[in-house]
Amino acid sequence: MNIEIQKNIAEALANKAPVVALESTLITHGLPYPDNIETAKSLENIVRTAGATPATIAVIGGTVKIGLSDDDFEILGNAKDVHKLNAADIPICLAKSGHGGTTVAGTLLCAHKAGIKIFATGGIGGVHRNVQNTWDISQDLESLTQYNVAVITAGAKAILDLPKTLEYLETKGVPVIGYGTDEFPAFWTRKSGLGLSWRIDTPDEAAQIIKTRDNFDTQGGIIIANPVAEDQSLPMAEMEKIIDRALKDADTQNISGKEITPYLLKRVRELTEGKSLAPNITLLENNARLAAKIAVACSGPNQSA
Ligand code: PSU
Ligand code: MN
Repeated sequence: MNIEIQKNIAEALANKAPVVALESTLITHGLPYPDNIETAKSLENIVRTAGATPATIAVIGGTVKIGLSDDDFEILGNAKDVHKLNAADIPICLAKSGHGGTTVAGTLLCAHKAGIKIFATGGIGGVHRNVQNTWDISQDLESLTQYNVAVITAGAKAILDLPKTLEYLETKGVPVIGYGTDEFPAFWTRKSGLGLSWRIDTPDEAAQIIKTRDNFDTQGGIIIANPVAEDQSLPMAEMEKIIDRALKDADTQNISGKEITPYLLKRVRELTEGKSLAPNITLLENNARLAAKIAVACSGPNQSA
């Protein structure tokens, strides 16, 4: 199979030591150069410092790489011909010997194949606003129903229709658990006004849930929603205006499909004059740290996850 697991990650997995998967679309399509590479490497360091092994996942030259070299990071951060890979795109990119950053959907597939059960990202994709006209629902949601991986995220990006995203997850049986919050976080802001049924406050509680689900043989993943830090949270009313404007601009320029999420993120960054970048990076770091703590708790005594 075209899947290559870095030696230290393979060893950690064989020893049931804590491993955290990290996605790579944030490098290829989410953040500007050179913040993208710096952030991806800082996420790996944060995971290591918290006692787990990081596993950034991408496709390089037609191989799924679980764990990247410095050269791989440069290819993803710089090359022009780098694809955005959902789960469905991965075998095609492999067949064509291409490079690509894996989205949450793509990373879930690869993490599952490698046997990694904890995954940190920034914000998952979801049901887009205006879905009744576009039918645009991120493959992230579908992959969450398929692979038993816990995803640590700062909620879904506020560019989406958050109530519909939560309804979709409920219908599909993907539990959403607030970490230190009773509300679904909205990426750049801590609050969305949308209540969650379940809340946890410690990594141990997360590990208990992951282990219990495993023993119960439940299908699909779970979402652990970790809000952006209080001092980084951007005001919701201000963000709403900016998102509205970005959506109008996307419409005027006829942007749709795979391009819409990267376009909106970039446009929001421009319209906030870069103010959205710092919270975006900090929330990624917080999610990586929490994911590592959960992975450590999962591999502790009596935790077979
Ligand atoms: N969050 C970010 N930056 C990103 C993404 C999320 O801060 O680039 C990416 C993730 O990889 C997510 C993808 O899986 O956007 C969703 O894209 P779409 O809406 O096209 O499914
Ligand atoms: Mn889409």
